[in-house]
Parts: sequence; C-alpha cells; structure tokens
Amino acid sequence: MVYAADDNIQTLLDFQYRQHFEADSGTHGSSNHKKGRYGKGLVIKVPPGTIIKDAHTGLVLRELIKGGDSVVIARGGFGGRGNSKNHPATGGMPGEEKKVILELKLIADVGIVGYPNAGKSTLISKISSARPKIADYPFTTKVPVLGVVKIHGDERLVFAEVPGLIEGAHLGRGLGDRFLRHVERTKTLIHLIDISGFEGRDPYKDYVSLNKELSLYSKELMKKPHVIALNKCDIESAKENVKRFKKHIRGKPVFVMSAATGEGIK
Ligand SMILES: Nc1nc2c(ncn2[C@@H]2O[C@H](COP(=O)(O)OP(=O)(O)O)[C@@H](O)[C@H]2O)c(=O)[nH]1
Ligand SMILES: [Mg+2]
Repeated sequence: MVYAADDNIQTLLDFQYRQHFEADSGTHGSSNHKKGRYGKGLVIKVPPGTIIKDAHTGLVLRELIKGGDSVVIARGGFGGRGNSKNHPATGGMPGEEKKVILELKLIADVGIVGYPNAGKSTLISKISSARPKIADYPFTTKVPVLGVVKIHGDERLVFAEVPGLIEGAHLGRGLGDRFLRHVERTKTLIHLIDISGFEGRDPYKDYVSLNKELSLYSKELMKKPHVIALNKCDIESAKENVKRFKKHIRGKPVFVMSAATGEGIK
C-alpha cells in the first residue's frame, strides 16, 4: 500500500468518511504449480504536506512534502502455488496490515497570526483572491485560509491566515492548538496587531502575549523571521498607540497599515 502526495488534493476530509483500505487480493495458484496473480497495489492519494505516523508508536513514518512524493506503508503478500505431481500446494502469505495517522500541515510562505479581530481575514482578502468571512466577532474563521499573492512578474507567495490564537492556545484552549500546527510549516510570520486599542486593549501587551503563546507552543516557531504589522491605523486612537508601541519595541521594524483602507499594505 502506497501513500502518494497529489497536488490536486487539498484536504484529508475524504478520510473522515473512509478509513479502511485494502489492496486487491491476488488470485489463487492453480494446477501445475502455477503462481496466482499478484494483487494490484493500492495507491492512496493525500495532499502535499501530509505526515504519516504509525498509530501505535506515534512515530513519523514519512512526510510527503510535495506532489509526487510517495512511500510504501504496507507490503502486499505473496500468492501461493497450486499443486502438481512433484509439489504439494503451498500457501501464500497475507499482506501487511498497518494502522496510520494522517496529519496535514499546510505549507505557506507567510503565516498571518494575531488575536481574533486583528484584521487577518481583511488583510488576506485585500492582497489575494481569498474570500474568508469577515466579521467583528472573534473566531469567524475556523479553518486556515490560504491566499496566493502576486508579488511582481511571475513571483507568487502563499499567505495563510491562521485563525483563533488566544492566550492559552498552546494548551489547546479554543481552536489555537489545532491551528498552531499549521503555522509551523510557514517560512515567515506576520504578527498582526490591532493598534486601535479598542475596548481598552493594550496593543503592546497583545504583541507580548502573542509571542509568549508561540514560544510556549514551540521554540522553533520563535526562530522564524517575523515582521510586525500594526493594523487599523485609520482609527483615530491609532496614532498615539503606534507611538507608544514603537517606544516599547525599540529598533525592530514595524509596519503601520490599514487593511480596510489599504494604507501601508504594500
Ligand atoms: N477600521 C478598521 N477596521 C478593520 C481593519 N481591518 C479589519 N477591520 C475590522 O475588524 C473586524 C475584524 O476583522 P477580521 O478581518 O475578521 O479579523 P480576524 O479575526 O483577525 O480575521 C472586522 O469588523 C473588520 O472590518 C482596518 O484596517 N481598519
Ligand atoms: Mg478571520
């Protein structure tokens, strides 16, 4: 049994409905010690970025990164042989059986992370043809949204909005844990901060706890290059907050932008 990454497949949803796969069995041997025909091998198609783990040990058997990558997970058995004058019939060997866990990590160039309502969906819909739901209540976006962004000429970057990061996300609170896994497979991150200070929020505190959250989840995440983008600069209170934020952050580059008006997006 072979697992193969296929560019035409984007999700593991199909496996919710079907979880057992069995290759064709070979045919029986026949008289004169003839071999039976081998069963046809089974190829299970999965999206690129799928990790295959042994269900019993939890060990990663293989990561299928790009389309065309494949791995043999269970080998087929051997057919038996039929009897003849000199040989008794011999039995075949059954094929291997293996229980695996499939896990999909998205692969994107840039992951947009931030608190609910920071404006992640608005930003990705402004720069790509992705059309996630946008609303002024948190957790509108429940699955990671991918958007392809034209940079210049033929150059393209894939952005991913990774929803629902809140304090305690690394413990699995809210939807955070599930989605943090996707961030691991991005090359860089945009930390998107709501700079309006709406409802008495402190944007710098948001930034600090966002970082804390990421580092508690995985130290590797902290090594990823990231840029800071302060969103909603069109709102009156933003100016003062930007000043304060820059004072705290000292030295690090900070982009000031408005996903709503388009200011600073480039
Ligand atoms: N004034 C203003 N509102 C924004 C801006 N970006 C997003 N919003 C609003 O903030 C709310 C949350 O936006 P959304 O993109 O869904 O945030 P997400 O939860 O981070 O994906 C929506 O009501 C947006 O219209 C911005 O630059 N300026
Ligand atoms: Mg969203």
